[in-house]
Amino acid sequence: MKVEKIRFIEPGERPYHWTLLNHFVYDRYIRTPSVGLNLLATAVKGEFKDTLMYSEAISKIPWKDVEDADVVFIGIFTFQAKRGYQIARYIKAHTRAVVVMGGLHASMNYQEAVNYCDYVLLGEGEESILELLHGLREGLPLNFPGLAYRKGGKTVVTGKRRPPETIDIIPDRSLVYKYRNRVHYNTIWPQVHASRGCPHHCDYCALVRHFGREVRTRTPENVVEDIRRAIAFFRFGPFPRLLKGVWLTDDNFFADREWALEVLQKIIDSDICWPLTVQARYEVGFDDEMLSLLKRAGFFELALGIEFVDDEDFKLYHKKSRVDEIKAAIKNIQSHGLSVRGLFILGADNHREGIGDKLADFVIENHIQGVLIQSMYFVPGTPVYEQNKGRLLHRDWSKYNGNVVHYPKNISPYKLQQEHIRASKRIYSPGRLLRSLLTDDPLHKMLFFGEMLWHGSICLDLKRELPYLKKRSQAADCQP
Ligand code: B12
Ligand code: SF4
Repeated sequence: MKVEKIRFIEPGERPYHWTLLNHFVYDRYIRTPSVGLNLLATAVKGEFKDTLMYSEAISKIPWKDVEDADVVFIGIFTFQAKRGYQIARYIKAHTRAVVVMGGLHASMNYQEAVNYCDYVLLGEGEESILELLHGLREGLPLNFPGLAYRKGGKTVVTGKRRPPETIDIIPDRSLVYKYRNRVHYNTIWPQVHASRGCPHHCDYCALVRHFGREVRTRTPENVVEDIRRAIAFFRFGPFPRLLKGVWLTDDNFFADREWALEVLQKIIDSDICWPLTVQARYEVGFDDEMLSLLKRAGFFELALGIEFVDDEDFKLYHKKSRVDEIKAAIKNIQSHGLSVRGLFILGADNHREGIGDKLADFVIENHIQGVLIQSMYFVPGTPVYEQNKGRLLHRDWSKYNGNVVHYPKNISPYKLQQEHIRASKRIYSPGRLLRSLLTDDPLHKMLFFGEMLWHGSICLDLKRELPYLKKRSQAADCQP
């Protein structure tokens, strides 16, 4: 078949919608376009010149242009799956394009995703995507590993695929339609993903099932060049940008210590001088050499996947963490002049009424400067899913964005959602804003203010869901 015009689509959690608020607030409608899909578009562009990516995070999809595409790739995380399936159905109904889905949700839920498209590509797509395009163009049998499709009323899976040989690709950000026009929005951050895989295996983590336990890294030179290009892309937008910062989005950047030291040293030796932030496990807080290098390299923050504030919760989900160690690590990180952001989960089997206050106390007492709170959910392919799938409230994936989506063991879904709102309100209270405005440096002042508005918008969404959760909580089968 003719394979010339290739389009990549990143669905929103809902369709793109412009609001003035989005210039300042990290709102539900706008966010950084997917780096993963951008990488794939870059790999494809090398061979197929008519390649472009649309992201509903930053623009509407110009449907006229998609109508005569030969192949359309759609990437989905769970919170985008519902919209992704809608888009896939629309394209299948209105065009002759081959529709291919991929990404974490489609890979872990291929039995579901395969019903909406021609093919699902499982796992990381850098190599398989080209194999598929060559196969389609040359009319070859598509039987390479990592493919799922429907045939004769059954789902065919061609087997597990090895991760790509190299992940040294720098995304060409100009392939994302209208991206450059949006780079002055403080709600969109330059992102760089430098390594994949994590040696741990926490029960609820879908990532370690998707990317594996072997840590794979990009060369330090490649990472530094990506950071440099990301900054250049963001620096030259139509308007100046207030908030500067690059976000290294690795799940466990310090898992390969020697590599991490080398990357930091290369950043120090380079001309990069933008503030940086990175995700990490708390153990890095005991590594003074690493913390000093982080500071020298321009990092202002570490975003720690703390998840819980009770040792019992860690044991329940086989997460190797201890609360006293986390607190000590936070102190040491802060003593090196770096701030700490906390990523938390509410809705563990041990959580009861009062968990919102407990979380807020932990954040406030430990001077954690920003938070992301996620409600527990179970993704197919994870141990928690197998044990708990009967406890999911629904499969409306668009609500898997922070809302309570399961029956917790010791608190009702309704009350848990209220605990989330309470924690958020206490952490982003007017009093704490005032404290931030009086005592923080300009970057953290701006961050706190922006995040307060962002959490306000999240709480509005969480509140909208309360009547539904109340109804479900009143059902006899879920009383704690
Ligand atoms: C950066 C990031 C964000 C950014 C930007 C998201 C984006 N547009 O990518 C922001 C801050 C906006 C964000 C927000 C949220 N996020 Co987030 N985020 C991430 C993070 C840390 C990195 C993403 C990334 O760049 N990955 C690296 C690239 C290389 O991987 P990839 O995108 O998966 O792509 C590869 C493969 O999957 C595959 N692939 C991907 N797409 C496709 C498509 C095709 C056709 C093919 C063949 C292959 C393919 O090939 C790619 C290259 O190998 C991930 C964690 C992670 N490690 O992925 C969480 C993650 C995606 N986030 C998550 C969540 C839950 C959220 C929030 C709901 C949190 C919240 N409560 O608010 C919100 C939702 C936002 C919204 N409302 O829309 C979860 C999603 C879980 C799930 N089951 O889907 C993750 C996985 C974190 C986690 N610990 O579980 N997030
Ligand atoms: S440490 Fe983080 S990335 Fe690693 S398995 Fe646990 S939750 Fe997943």
